[in-house]
Amino acid sequence: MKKVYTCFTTDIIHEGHLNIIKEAAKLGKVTVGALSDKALIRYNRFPTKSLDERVALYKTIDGVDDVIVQDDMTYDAVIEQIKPDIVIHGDNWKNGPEKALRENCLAALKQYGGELVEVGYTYNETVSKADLQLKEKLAMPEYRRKRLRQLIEMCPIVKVMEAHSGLTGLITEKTVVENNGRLDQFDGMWVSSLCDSTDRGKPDIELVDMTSRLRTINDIMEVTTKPIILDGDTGGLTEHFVYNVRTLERMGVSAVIIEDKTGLKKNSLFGTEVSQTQDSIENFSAKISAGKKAQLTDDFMIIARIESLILERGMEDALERAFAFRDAGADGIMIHSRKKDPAEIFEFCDRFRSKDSRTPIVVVPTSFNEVTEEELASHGINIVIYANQLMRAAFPVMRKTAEEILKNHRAYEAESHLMPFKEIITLIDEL
Ligand code: SPV
Ligand code: MG
Repeated sequence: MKKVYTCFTTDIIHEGHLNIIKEAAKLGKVTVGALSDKALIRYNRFPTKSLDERVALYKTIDGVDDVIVQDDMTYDAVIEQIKPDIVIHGDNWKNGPEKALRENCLAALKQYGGELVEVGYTYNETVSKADLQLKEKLAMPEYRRKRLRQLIEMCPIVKVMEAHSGLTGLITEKTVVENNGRLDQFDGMWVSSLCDSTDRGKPDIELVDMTSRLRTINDIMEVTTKPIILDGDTGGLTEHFVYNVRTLERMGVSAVIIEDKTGLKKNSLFGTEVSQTQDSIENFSAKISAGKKAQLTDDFMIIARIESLILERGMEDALERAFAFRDAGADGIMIHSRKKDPAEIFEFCDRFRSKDSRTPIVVVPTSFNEVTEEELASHGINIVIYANQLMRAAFPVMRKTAEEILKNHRAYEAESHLMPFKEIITLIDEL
């Protein structure tokens, strides 16, 4: 009997999967690979079932003889390990980023004369409904909220992109690229005070109130499933912060990052060019403790952002604050810098990690943007936030388009750098 292999990445079994197994069983003895969590979150979407539950689920399907774990999303290792005569897959991977996985699979099979069989992908209402239901489950507050903590455990580094609207949320949610033969995507979203303010044409000075910030978050949540980190500025008055913690937690936000400044906050990228006041260790620690006391789940995270390097108060001050804020209950530390070189960030992280191997560290490499995710991870950094790039990307093209239309008294000349709306709306889900 021939050995047939297929890999599943799903949390629910629908007609499409049953069809693949039915076709596979006609060809021989069927082994299903359950893709590991770490591969699944890059390839497809976050799991709502554990790996053990997925394995158990796949075992219940009629026609499945064995279920194994496929650790990597590429097929070469698993094919080398079990040497199937046939790999069977839906034909939907012939185009788009998944094409690279198909090529990898074909090359591995070619080594010994294995065969790839592709079956027509099942597109129907039940299948798309099942898919939508999974997405809706992931968007529920209880699933979304805890996902950041889960990702920190699962990934070498959690990759977070700025979102300031439903549309930028959708771009962060849905952009998948092929990179060195593997698929990649962002893990979560940063609701930046700078971008949220700028999108409203307002300065980043805590002028946009929490009610408006919550509306932005809600717009993003309506159309996405990935976890959200809110830039909470200074957190405001402690007496207000505790209420906001409750609200954010109830909505399903995963974390709020508050910075140790007080009075009129200005954006950190101005550094010492503007006058800014750093909060005392005592006051800021009390704010963190009060926030931690207010929260009701173990999922929500309050992350303390240290501005000592931005305000040129020195490394010792930054480290002293990091340990104090952690001891006050902070679930993570964000260290910020506006140097082009990441040296001071690395020094901070190495020294912090020499005494604390667990507390998550967050960085925002806007100015030290040559640094790679791998380098950041090697210094013990857990979360990287790309804090403003989507807004900065859109702005120049919007301005250029406005200028071109004014100059030419028509829109024709601008058309070459505009995306047809038909293409934009492919991002938008229909119920
Ligand atoms: C933001 O995105 O609003 C931030 C990060 O706070 S920074 O602009 O670098 O201060
Ligand atoms: Mg900010």
